This record gives sequence, C-alpha cells and structure tokens, in this order.
Amino acid sequence: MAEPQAIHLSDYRPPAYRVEKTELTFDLDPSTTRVRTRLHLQRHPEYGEDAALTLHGHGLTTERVAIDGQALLESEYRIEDDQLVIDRVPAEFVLDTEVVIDPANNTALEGLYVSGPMFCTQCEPEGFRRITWYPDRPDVMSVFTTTVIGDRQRQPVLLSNGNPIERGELPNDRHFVTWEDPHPKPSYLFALVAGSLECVRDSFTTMSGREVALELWVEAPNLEKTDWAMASLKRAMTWDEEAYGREYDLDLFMIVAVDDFNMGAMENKGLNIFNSAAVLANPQTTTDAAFQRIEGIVAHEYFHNWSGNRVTCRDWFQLALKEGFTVFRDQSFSSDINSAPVKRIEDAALLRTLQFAEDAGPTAHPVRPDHFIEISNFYTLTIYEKGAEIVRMLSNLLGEETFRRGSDLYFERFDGQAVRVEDFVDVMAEVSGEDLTQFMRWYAQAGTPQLTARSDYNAEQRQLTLTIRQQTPPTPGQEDKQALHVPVRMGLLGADGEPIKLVINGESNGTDTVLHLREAEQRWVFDDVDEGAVPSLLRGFSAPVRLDYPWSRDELSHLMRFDEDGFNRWDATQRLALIAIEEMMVAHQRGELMALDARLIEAFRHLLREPTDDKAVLAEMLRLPSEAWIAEQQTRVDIDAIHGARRAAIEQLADNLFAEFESVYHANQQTDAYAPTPDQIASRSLRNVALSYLVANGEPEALNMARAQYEADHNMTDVRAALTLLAHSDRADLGDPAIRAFGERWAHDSLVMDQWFATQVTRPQADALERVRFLMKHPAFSIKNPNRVRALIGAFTQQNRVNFHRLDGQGYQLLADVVIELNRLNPEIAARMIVPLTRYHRLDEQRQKLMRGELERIRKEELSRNVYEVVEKALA
Ligand code: 0A1
Ligand code: ZN
Repeated sequence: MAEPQAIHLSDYRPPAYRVEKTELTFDLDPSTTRVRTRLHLQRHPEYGEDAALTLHGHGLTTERVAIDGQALLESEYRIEDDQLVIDRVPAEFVLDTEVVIDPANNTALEGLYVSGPMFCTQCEPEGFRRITWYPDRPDVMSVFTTTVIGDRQRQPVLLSNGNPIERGELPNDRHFVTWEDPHPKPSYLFALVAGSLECVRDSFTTMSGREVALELWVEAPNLEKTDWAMASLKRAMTWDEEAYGREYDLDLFMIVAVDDFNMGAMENKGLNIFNSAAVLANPQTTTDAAFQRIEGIVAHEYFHNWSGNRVTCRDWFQLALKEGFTVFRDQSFSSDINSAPVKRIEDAALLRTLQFAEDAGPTAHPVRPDHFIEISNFYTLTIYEKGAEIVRMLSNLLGEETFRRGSDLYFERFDGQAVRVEDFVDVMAEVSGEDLTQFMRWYAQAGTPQLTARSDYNAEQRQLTLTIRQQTPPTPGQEDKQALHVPVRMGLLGADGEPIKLVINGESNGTDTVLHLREAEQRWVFDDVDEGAVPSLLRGFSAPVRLDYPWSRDELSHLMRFDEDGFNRWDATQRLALIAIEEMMVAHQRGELMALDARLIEAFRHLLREPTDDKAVLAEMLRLPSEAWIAEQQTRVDIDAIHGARRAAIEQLADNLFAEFESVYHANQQTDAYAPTPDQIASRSLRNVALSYLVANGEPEALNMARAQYEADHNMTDVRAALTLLAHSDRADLGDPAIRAFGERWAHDSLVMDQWFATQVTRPQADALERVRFLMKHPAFSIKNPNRVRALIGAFTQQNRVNFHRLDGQGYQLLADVVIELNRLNPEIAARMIVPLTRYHRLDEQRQKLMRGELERIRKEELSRNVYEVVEKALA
C-alpha cells in the first residue's frame, strides 16, 4: 500500500466543472443498492476545453457511464485512486452513471449504511463519494432531486432532503418517494433515511408567519423519548430568530434518530440525522447532563442551517468557519436558557483540560490547519471548541451589537456561497472598523499561549503596575510563534472585597475592563489604588490561554469570596485546591502523610455555610480539579500521585465537613416532579456533590444514604449518581447487587446500558481492566457500535487514568487490540480511540516505552489513512 499523502491548503484550485442540478435514484437493497445519478455539468469559465472532468468515488461498482445519453466505452474514461477521470468533455453536458454499493457491509458508517432496521447516510466530510461518482467537495453546490425506492413492508418510510414532491407504488411490493431540495448544497449535506419508523409531529410558526412542519422520526419503542428534543428544537428556532434574525427556510424540518453513528449528529439540509444518544431522553433513562447536552446538540445542528448550510465552507481547511461559529452560537443559546456562569465554567473547563492537552500533544494543529492526510481526523476540540473561543473573542472585541451587524452582513453577502475564514473575519473588520490582521493569527497558530502576569505596587504613588508577557510554545511543524492579540478582561478587588475603579493613564474604565495584549510584553499602570488590591484576571475566561500569576492562598480565598465574576470565583477555588493537592502529591511521592491545607477546608466550610453563589455555581466550586486538569499543570505527570492526592483531599474535606455536607444534602431534597429545569438541575447537582463527599468519608451511614437514593429511583440523575458511588466504593456487598439489578432492569435499553458500562469501567479499584475485558463479551456490547465502544473503551481509557496507565502495560495493550480491530471496521472511530495512547510525552520512561511499543505494534498493521496519520504523528 502506498504511503498516504498530505493535502495542502495552498494547492486549492476552484472546481473545473460545476453541477447545476443533481438527480439521484436509489434502488434500495441491503447488499446491492443501485444508485443512478444524472449530473447537469458546466465548465467553469476559467478553465479551457482541455480541463478533464474528475469525480470522486470510493468502493463503487461502476456499471454505466454516459455523456448526453451516449454510453462511454471503458477506454473512454479512467478509474484510478478513487477518481473517475474523463479527459475530454463538452463545456456543458449531462453525465449519467450507475453504480452498485453494499450498505449492509458498510461498517465504517460513512456513505449509505444499514443501522438496525434502517438505511441511513453520513456524508460529511467525504462520505458522498461512497454513494456515487461526484465532485465531492464543499465548493460544488447543486440543487438535488432524489428518488428513493424501497420495499413497501421493510421501508415504509423513505426520506431525503427538502420537500416530498411525488410518491407512488411500483411492482414487486416496492414503492418510491421523490424529494426536491430547492437550496443549492454541497454533497456533504445530502441525506437519505429509509426504514420502519414512527413519527412525532409538531409545528413552528416563523417570525414572518410561515408554518413549518416539524417531524421527529424514531423506532417505535423510542416514541416515549422524543418530547425533550422537540421542545429543544422549538426553543432553538425561536432563539435563532431573536438572537441572529435567522428564519428557517423550508416548509419541513426533520430529525431522525439512528443507533449506529460515528459522531453526535449531522446537519443535513432539512433532514438532520442524530445519534440516538444525542436526541432521545426521558427522566427515567437520562441524566440532567445528558438532557442539557441533547438540548445543545439539537440547537447546534439547527443553527448550522445558516452557519454551515446557507453559507458553507470553500474547502475542509475552513471547517472551523462553520463549526467554531456554530459552537459559539449553541453555547450562547444554552447560556441564555440555563445557568450562564455554569455553562461558561463547563465550556472553559472542557477547553482547558482536553483542548489544551491536544494543543500540547503530537496531533496539535491550528484552528485552520494548512495540511492534512485525513480530514475526518480534524473534527477536534481545537476546530470546534478553540474555534468557538475565537468567535467569542471577536464578539467581545466588537461588542454584541456590532457583532450582530457583522453576522447579518456575513449571511447576506455570502448566502448560497462556499467561503473562507477570511470572509468571516473581514466582514467583522468592515462593520467595526477594527484592524483584525493580528487577530487572524489565532486561526493560523497552533498551541496554547502562556500568559505570565506580575504586579508591582508602589505605596507612595498608590499605583499598581501590571505586566503581562505572552509566549506560545512550539508545536509540531511550527517552531516559531508570533505574538497574538489577547483580550484580557480584568478587575481589581480592594482589601475590603469591594471592586476598585480602574484608572489607566488618567482614564477611568469602571470596575471591569479589557486589556488588549498585542506585544510579547506589555505594562499597564493603575492609579489611585489602595494597598492590598488583588487582581482578578482573565475574567469569564476571556481568551483560550494559560495564565500564571503568583496569587497567594489568602488572595485566592479573597477572590473566591468577593470577585464579581462567577467564572473567576470558580477559578480561584480551583487554583487554591490545586496548590493544596500539589503539596499532597509531593508528600505522596515521598511516602509521607498527606495533610490537606487547612485554608482549603476553611474556604469550603465558608462556601457550605454561607453560600453567596447560586447553587449551580456552588456545586461546581465544590468539585476538586479533575485528574486531567491537575496533570495539565505538571511537566512530569505522576499518574498515581495525582490520583492518590486528589482522593486524600476529598476524604479529608469529607472528614472535616461531614455535618456541612450532610445538611446541604438534606436541604436539597427534591419534592417536585422531575423536570430538567435550571433550578432543579442546580439542586440535584449540589446534592449529589454533597453525597459524593459523604460517601468518601466512608461512614456506613453515608453509604446507606447512597443506597436509599438509588432505591428511591426518582430519576436517572440521582440513580446514576448513587449507583456510581456504590459501584466505585470498596463495598462489593453494596456495589455488586446494585450493578446487577441495574443491568437486569435496563437490558432492553442500549443507551442506559452504555451508562452501565461506563459506570463500571471507571471504578478506581484495580479490577477495572478485567471488568472491561469481561464486559466486552457482554451481549449488550458490540465493537461495531460507536456508542458501545465509547461507553466501554472510551470511558476506561479516558476517564480511568490510574487503571489505563497500569504499570504492567495491560491498559495500553487492551487499547491497541481494540484499535487494530477498529482500524478494519471503522477507521474514523479507531483514530479517535487511539488518542490516549499518543499522550505519552510527559509520562515516566517506563510508561512511555510501553505506550510507544503498542503504537509500533499498531503501525505494523495495514493501516487506514485515519489511523496512519495519528500513529505517524505520535511516533515522530
Ligand atoms: N457537522 C457535524 C459533525 C459531524 C462530522 C462528521 C460526521 O461523520 C463523519 C458526523 C457529524 C456537527 O458539527 O454536528
Ligand atoms: Zn457542527
């Protein structure tokens, strides 16, 4: 097999031929589906008659190729390297092709495949070429007419994009539906679903008074899990009208739930396809966190209708154009309807643990990469989450109103076009008059900028000088970094806890301002500052950077109590806890007693006794920094010390504050019927954090409270929290029966069984790995289903750090075995699952060697482009 080659942004050329109109006919059959395609093609004026026609295709059995009705001889075209090339074609012509594909054996879940009783498609980014010959690139936009022919009994429902325009009966108990999508779209937004599905219907009246039919298609047993997604969809439609002036543009909007799906969901025009885990919910089966996630994903896909579909990407290097913007839009939506500070804390925590790790690892890449081997590997936290942070910075720099004028202009100017990141940023520069040249570097430069801030107080002049330096570490292929434009939102807190007026160069700035760091080092002098002022920096996580400032523990306690910024109150708590845990890690390494800093205990006591924050934020403040975030701070990562110290900190907080946690637990007992409302979610979150501390204390009384909560069976949030505590405790007499009962009760519901898998394999006890092996043979597990793989293998390798990193190397070996199998079945998932194995650079030598050994074992296989690209980078 030839070594896969990289594709470069600088090689971009516009397409030689456009497709004015695409007509598709699918004759469905599980193992021999026939696809007839008619393309109305037109040569681009920039190209001459010597421009060959090149179409993409993968795994197609080609039965006919014809130009203007004339079948071509096999000598008149070439098929090589997944391309069909016809050297000479007219300037305008009709191309007919007929191919046969095999959806039943499509385990990659790209293109047309079979999932349970249905056919469905996934075409982004390059799946359409697995369906038919086509210029499968996002800058070719065409209107589509699609006829789907299926079996009357087995596929009573036949769906595609747009509106149904015709349906009818055919011989042999077959039938057809023809769909027409009037909006030109790239092939990656094509969708088809066929099967035996039930429909939940609703409707939405748009701001201009048009009636849109809403349809949610699911398998019959899932009908009881559709209310939340439908309600979320309507909220999202309203929000997009209000916040962005965007109205839906077809008469019908459909969502379909499928069980086998590589990602969360897909924004196909008029026919969004969802992983069932990202759409189905009810209180018995779904946790609060999952309810919120579903609400966000439903909104995300809906918002793509404008940011992605009406205005799309010129090429896949521009992926963050649609994804960064759309994630920013869904984050804003969730923040508006839920607890805004908690949403910000969650998003920032995700970014700075997982995206920072990506940025520091072998697969680091800019938000707009300039080359790739396999684009499917670039649906990353960097593209999505850091991409969203860049849009957030823009919105903050310009102010909400100007940003809205910019987005209005963007949608108007580029409607129906495939554009670049520059087009978006240029529009923002145009409406604001800002020079965004330096800002553009955020898209080009990989790596997480490190800010180092220092303050210096001059008592005589009552001046505080703040100096901030920035530096971005080298990343693979990008040694030298330039200074970025970093907005640093900040304030100063007086010794009395009151905010201080910020006077910079004689100019008053209120009590909260944004410093624009553009140089490698910059200085700001604040006048009229009393002694003892404490800087609050990077409020609201105003830029995706690491920040170092030498706050003392007293200063952090002060910020925890008095900072007006909720995000920074939380961050101060995290920093205070981190100092204490790092101290305990040193003791752990020396084999000494680990004693928790009394100041952290007192700070927590204060939080619990006189809570000033809303419950949702308080619950977040009470959660200690995750093992992943602690590891992010270390130059040499000591897996066991991190786990041991964090665990000891939790136990000591529990011992010292048992009564406080107990009263919080009882005070937050719910009596109302379950609803995933912000208030109820906040109470449950706080109550379950309290319970986790109580159980950590080890008193039998606390374990009984967990068991009682499990048995009370009020809702999945409380059941799952209690089950996790029981299953993760050393008390097998409590954990095992609960796990058994849960597994029996929910054997029929694969999404709940995923929770059951994940709960068991995230146990900190030493038998976790053996449980993974055992559960891989469980009838509810299948390596072919991405959700099962994520629940069992993903949860173990990503969330159970002590056991995945076992010193006998068995965790690594297990993952490598799974990756080798998935490499053949589903390369996209294989390349995602392998990631924990590539993050060895800051571990001890013994583990590094073991991990590299497994990567080398994987490299000996015949690798998919996906896995090849990741393994090569990891071993470079
Ligand atoms: N555009 C989708 C993400 C997505 C990407 C690839 C997929 O299959 C390979 C599926 C979905 C989104 O942002 O939601
Ligand atoms: Zn998206």
